[in-house]
Amino acid sequence: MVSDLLIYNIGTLITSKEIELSNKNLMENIEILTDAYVAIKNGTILLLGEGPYDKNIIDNKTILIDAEKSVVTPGLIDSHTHLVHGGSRENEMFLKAKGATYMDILNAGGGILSTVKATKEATKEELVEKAKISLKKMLAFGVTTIESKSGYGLDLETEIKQLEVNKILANEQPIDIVSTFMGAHAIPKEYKGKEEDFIKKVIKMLPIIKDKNLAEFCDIFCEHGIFSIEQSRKILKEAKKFGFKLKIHADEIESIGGAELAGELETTSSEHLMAISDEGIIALKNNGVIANILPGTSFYLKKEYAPVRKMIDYGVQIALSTDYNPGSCPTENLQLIMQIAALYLNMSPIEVIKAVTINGAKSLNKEKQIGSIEIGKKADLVIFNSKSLEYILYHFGINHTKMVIKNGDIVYNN
Ligand code: IZC
Ligand code: ZN
Repeated sequence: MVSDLLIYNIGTLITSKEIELSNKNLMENIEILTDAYVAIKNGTILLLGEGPYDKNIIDNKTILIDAEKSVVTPGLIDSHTHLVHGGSRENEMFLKAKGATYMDILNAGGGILSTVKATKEATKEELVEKAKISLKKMLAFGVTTIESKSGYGLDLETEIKQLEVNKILANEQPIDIVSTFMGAHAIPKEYKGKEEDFIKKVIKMLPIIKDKNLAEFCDIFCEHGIFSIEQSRKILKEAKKFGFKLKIHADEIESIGGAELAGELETTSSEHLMAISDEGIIALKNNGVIANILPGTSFYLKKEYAPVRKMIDYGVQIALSTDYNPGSCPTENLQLIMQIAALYLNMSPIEVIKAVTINGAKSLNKEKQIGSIEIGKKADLVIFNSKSLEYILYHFGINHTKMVIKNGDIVYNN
């Protein structure tokens, strides 16, 4: 068969296909080819390999791309973002510099609640336009799929508005968007002291969101002072009944057993985990829960980092994401997150790339379609401006992307 597009002269092709290695580190078990090519047909991967390609897979219509010996990876996956929101919170940065904590600001009615106000005030069109600007930046950093949560409405109307924005965006730009309902992101001011009423309200939203087909996942902010373990269990169990797959913001600030709950409910992923306990690590491992680590948040809040080396030693699979949001991590730059992970989490280059490709796909339950360069999978790829993966992690804060291919089309060309 003849390809539509062929990338040749690839120095290092990190396919992210999981393979058997004698090395026991199951965060490094991915295939890496050298002097390679990838052929694409109808938006999917047709063929790949090392050495010269068979001339029968091209004709005079095939688009030929010379990778000039550089690194090529699957399209990057940012599997945890709060993309759709109104406003920004630069004021908090300077309150924090004077000693206020993230929780102090939230308890005073700021933080998430100030973004809730701005999101309620914004029209759907305004939210679409603002999110599009962020998606354009993400694409430039090599991101081809993201997850996007609601949770800045805390009422049915605004939660639906946010999730409808995800749907509109999916048709107006190249990045694929996986939607998550996160009505349990904070307790609205008017429900202080009446938390159980708010939980009932969130549970009532679940079937409506599902009927409208607005979200695949349900997530919750399980944290001391936000939603307790009991409350989180209640909401997530209901969500599962209505057919949602589950995620949980767990042990971000305090260790309250969020990761243990993730294990108990067999959530697809568990997010943050800076304060995870040893029992929590075992619960993730034993139940196949992906640890979705967001080191940009540790960096930005000047908090400790999740104990990733320990998790990897226990055999937990790690994903890395931006957590892009206006409060605790205002950046769309997944490459920066990869660099922080290499520097502060002491992850190896291969572990980092696995965490933003096939493991990002697993944390979205999409590993059969995306996350690796394998025959039949979506042709989502990044060609970097670098001949080594190490260099991409070392030269930080800049964009190393040369070209992004999404569903077989060139969607970014630097
Ligand atoms: O707006 O602060 N942690 N939710 C849980 C966030 C951070 C987003 C925000
Ligand atoms: Zn988050």
